[in-house]
Amino acid sequence: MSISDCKILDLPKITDPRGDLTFIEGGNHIPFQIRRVYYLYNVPVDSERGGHAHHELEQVIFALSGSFRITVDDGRECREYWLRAPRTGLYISRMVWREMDAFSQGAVCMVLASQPYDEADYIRDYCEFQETLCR
Ligand code: T46
Repeated sequence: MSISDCKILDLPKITDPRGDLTFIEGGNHIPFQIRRVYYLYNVPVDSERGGHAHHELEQVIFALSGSFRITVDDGRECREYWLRAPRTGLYISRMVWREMDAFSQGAVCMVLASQPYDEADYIRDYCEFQETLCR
């Protein structure tokens, strides 16, 4: 896995005078079966989240409101993404380290995940992440 597997996904948007509507169909817009949804809110603007990789989990991350930065790192190179549109998500593959910061006031981050929560799937130590990549 590498950061080139991470990609921006643009969801459909239907606009009319009442506003915009975006939808997500499992098996269509997301490259895995969605098994969990969680969201981050009331995030202090100076908060730093993430700081881990996952052995198996795949995710798509959206800024439903406001904006924030995600830095992805595959142990060889890093890439920065700014999420700021509710219809634009970032797909993050397994074995990619991610860090999130620069949250705007009132930002809401929604995450679609390929598996239920499992702490054993996390790698929260960067040295361990590098060692795991070398195995
Ligand atoms: C990720 C980024 C984008 C649960 O009990 N269930 C859950 O589904 C989740 C996501 C977390 N938790 C517990 C585990 C910790 O005790 O909530 C606490 C905070 O989780 P964490 O420190 O991992 O939060 P973030 O924002 O740093 O990371 C989360 C996801 O955990 C992670 O997979 O990629 O959002």
